[in-house]
Amino acid sequence: MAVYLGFDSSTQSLTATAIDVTAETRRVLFEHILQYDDAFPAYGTTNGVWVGGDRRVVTSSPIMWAEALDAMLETIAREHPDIVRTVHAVAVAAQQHGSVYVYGTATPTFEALDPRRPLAGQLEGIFAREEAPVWMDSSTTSQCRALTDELGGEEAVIRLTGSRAHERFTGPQIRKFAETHPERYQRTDRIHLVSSYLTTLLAGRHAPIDSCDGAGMNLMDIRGRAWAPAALRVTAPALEKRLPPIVVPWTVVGPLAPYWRHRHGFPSARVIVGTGDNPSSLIGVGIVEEGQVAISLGTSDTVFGLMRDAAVDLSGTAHTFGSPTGKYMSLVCFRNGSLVREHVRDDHGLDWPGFSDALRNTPPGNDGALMLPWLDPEITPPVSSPGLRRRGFDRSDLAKNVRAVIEGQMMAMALHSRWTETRVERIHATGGAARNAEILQVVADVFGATVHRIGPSSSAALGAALRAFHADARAAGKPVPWSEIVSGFANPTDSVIHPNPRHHERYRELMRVYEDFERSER
Ligand code: XUL
Repeated sequence: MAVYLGFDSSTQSLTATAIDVTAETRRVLFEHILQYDDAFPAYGTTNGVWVGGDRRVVTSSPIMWAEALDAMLETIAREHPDIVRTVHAVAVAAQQHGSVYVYGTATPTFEALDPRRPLAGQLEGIFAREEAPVWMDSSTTSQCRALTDELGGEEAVIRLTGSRAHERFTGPQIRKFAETHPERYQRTDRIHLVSSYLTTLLAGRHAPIDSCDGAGMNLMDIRGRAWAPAALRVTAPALEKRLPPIVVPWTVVGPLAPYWRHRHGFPSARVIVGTGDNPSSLIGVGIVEEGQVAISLGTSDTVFGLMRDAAVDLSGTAHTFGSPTGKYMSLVCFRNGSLVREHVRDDHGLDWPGFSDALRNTPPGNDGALMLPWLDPEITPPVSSPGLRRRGFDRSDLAKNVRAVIEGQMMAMALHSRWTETRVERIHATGGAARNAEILQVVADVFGATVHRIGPSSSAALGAALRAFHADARAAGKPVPWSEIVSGFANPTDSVIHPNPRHHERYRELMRVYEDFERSER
C-alpha cells in the first residue's frame, strides 16, 4: 500500500482522509470527522467559533485546533494501525484567512514537543492572542479603508493582491491587532495562517505558507507570488520578519515531528506545506484543468474554478488565489451558507427530509417570494447590518421560507460569479448540503447547468491527501501529472442532476428582480 493522509481543519470540524494510490486499488481507505463543539465542549465554541456581542468579532482557539489534531492522530493510530505504518506523506487544508500569533518561545516549544505529554498543554503561554480571528470576522472595516487609501485605492489593491481589502483577510486583521494591542504585536515573533500553524505542529518547526493560501491575506503580490513590500509596509511595523516565507504548493516541509512518531506510532512521513480549504477542494473535486466550476455548500458557500492566468475581478467581488497545480483559481465566498439553511430548518421544526419535502412541494420561483439570506453580516455582497429580508411572504409560511432561502442563496451565487464570463455547463458540487438532491436541483435550474455530485468524501481533506501524493512523487523524482493524481478519486459520482429548461427560464427572469431587491437592501 502507498498511503497518503490529508486533514481539513474547517470552521466546525477536523476531518482526516486516507487514500491508497497503489495502481490497481486507488481508493479512500477511511474518513474520520471530529466536531469541535461535541468533542471539546470545554472550549465553549458554537459551531466551532466564539462570536462577539455585535456578531462582527468571530474567533476560535488555536489550542483547540491542536488538541483536535492530537485526538485525530490518536484515533487513526488506534483504529488503523496497519494503514498508519505505511503513510508516505501528509498535508493539511484549513479554513482560510484566520491567523495565529505566537511569541518567540513557540520556536523551541515546537521543536521539542514531548511525546509523553498531550500536545495542547505544551502550547500554553506561546500565543500572543489566545483567540485567533477567523474568516467569519467582519470587524476590520476601518483597517480595510485605511489600507486601501494607503495603497492607492481599491483597483490598486486588487491588481496587487488579487482581491480588494476584505475584513476577514489576514492583512487587515494584523493591522487591527497592531493598532489595538501594540505591545503584544511588538512581542509577536511569528504570524501563521491556520494551515501553516497546523503544518508547523506536524513538522515540529515553523512551516512556510503556500502561494495559494498566501493569496488570501491582502499581503501577497498575486503575480510574483511573493510578499508585496508595499502591502506589508502599510499593514503593520516590521511585518516581514514576522511572516513565514511563501513557497510553491508542493514544498516538503520536513518529516513528521518525533512527537507524532513516538506518541502515536506514525512513520517518518513527509509533511507537505499546508493550503486553504478552497484550493484543496479544487483538487478534491478533480478540477485540474480550466473551464470547470465547483460549488461547495458548507459553513461558507463558495463558487470556484481554475484559471490559467491571474485575471482579477475589478468589481471587487471575487478573489484570485493560487491553485495547487501552480496556476490560479477564482473564488466567490458567501458567509451565510449552512448556518442559515439550518436556521430556517430549525425555525420551522423540520429535519432534513422535511426540508427536502418542502422544496419538492413548492414551485420553482416560489410564486415570486424572495429572501435575502443575510442572517449574519454577509461577505458577498458586503452587508454589515444582518437580518433575513423577505419579500412577498412572512416568517410563518414554512414551505415558502425553505424554498426562498435556497433560491436566494443560489441566485446570489449565479449573480456574483458572472464576472468570469465563462458559460457554466457543468458544476461539481461538494460540501454537506450537496447530499441533498432537492437543493442541487435548484442549483441546476438556477445556473442552467448539469450538476455532478462529488462525494461522499470531504473534498478539502481528500484534496489534501492528493496534494500529499503529488508532492511526495515529485520529491521522490517521479512526478505524476495532475490528471493522473486525481483519477479514480475525484470522479463525480453517478448522480448527475439535469436542469429543467423551463425552470431555468423562470430563474433568468427572477434573477433581475432578485438583483434589484439585493441592491435596494444593501
Ligand atoms: C474563503 C473563505 C471561506 C473559508 C471557510 O475565502 O473565507 O471559504 O475558507 O473555510
